[in-house]
Amino acid sequence: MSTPIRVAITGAGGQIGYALLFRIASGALFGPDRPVALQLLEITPALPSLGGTIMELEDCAFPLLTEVKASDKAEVAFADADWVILVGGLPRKDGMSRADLIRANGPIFTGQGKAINEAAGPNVRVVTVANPCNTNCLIAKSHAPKVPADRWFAMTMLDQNRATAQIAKKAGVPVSSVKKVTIWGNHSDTQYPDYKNAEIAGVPAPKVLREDSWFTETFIPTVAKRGGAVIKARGASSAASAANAAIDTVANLYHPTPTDEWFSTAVVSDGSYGIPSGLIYSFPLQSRGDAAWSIVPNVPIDDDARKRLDASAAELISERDAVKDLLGP
Ligand code: NAX
Repeated sequence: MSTPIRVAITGAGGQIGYALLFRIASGALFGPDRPVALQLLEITPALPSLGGTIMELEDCAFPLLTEVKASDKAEVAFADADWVILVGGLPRKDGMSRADLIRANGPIFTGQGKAINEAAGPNVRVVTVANPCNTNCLIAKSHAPKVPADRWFAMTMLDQNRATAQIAKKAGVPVSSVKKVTIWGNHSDTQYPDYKNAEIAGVPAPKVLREDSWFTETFIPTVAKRGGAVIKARGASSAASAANAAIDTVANLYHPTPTDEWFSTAVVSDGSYGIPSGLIYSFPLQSRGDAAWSIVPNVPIDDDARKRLDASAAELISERDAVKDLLGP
């Protein structure tokens, strides 16, 4: 058997953690031949209940799971990690503003960024799920100068999956027929779920659905506000679908992307599509495998899309300004 991939997960005792750990341990992420070691971080009061989850992991007798350790110290949990998935934080509650969330969660990522810098493995990749995920990723990255810029990701895959599912439902086709859906920008209401470049069975989605008003009046708001709708209905934020999207994010980066497909993840902008360099912004990506990714070039952007891309960039700049005091040198 090859050496295990070390996956560190923060907030492992939370609801996303509960949906995530078992799938990673089962081999859903790195394939049936790659053993996995899980390194779990929680705050001290949550360690006893995380202990129960670890008992359940044992009780699954997963053949690929070589080791599970839990700690309340980031340096211990991140030691030699190949992947770090930052899930830990306070989820947004009904009625909580985005500004409240930013100030509540931002400080967690200064310490965790430093711990990644000190303790993680030489090829570590970091995926931020905890909200506001783009800005939390920016904070963590700013405290980890040893980790190159192309190793940082924030999750917009749940938005992409939501958008893909909505288009498939409207067109009455299987989800697998819908490709090239892009989420541009922030994981927030200002994101732009790009339907114009999406394809249904290889045909541009607007040519199949021919109802621009459905896209602008129903589709875009449904996707952007889906998280809030789930909170209202369930009384808790998305968990299984968020864990699934975290799996998709890492899998999309780890495995090569088929040439006629792409996927959305927020990465450090290199100025592509006129987005200011350094912002953590969601683009269409392709991977050559092992998280060697590039931004898909030349995706057509019309005037309406341009405005939406810029609005989301402006929001990210204002979020960056709101956490200036938390950013590293
Ligand atoms: P839970 O409250 O169920 O779990 C969060 C866990 O994080 C708790 O167990 C808590 O003890 C732990 N935690 C808090 N501070 C910590 C710290 N400093 N170090 C380590 N662990 C810490 O929330 P859950 O529903 O699992 O959501 C987790 C995060 O995902 C939230 O920030 C939430 O907003 C975010 N989400 C992001 C999504 C995305 O698409 N990017 C979608 C789903 C989700 O809302």
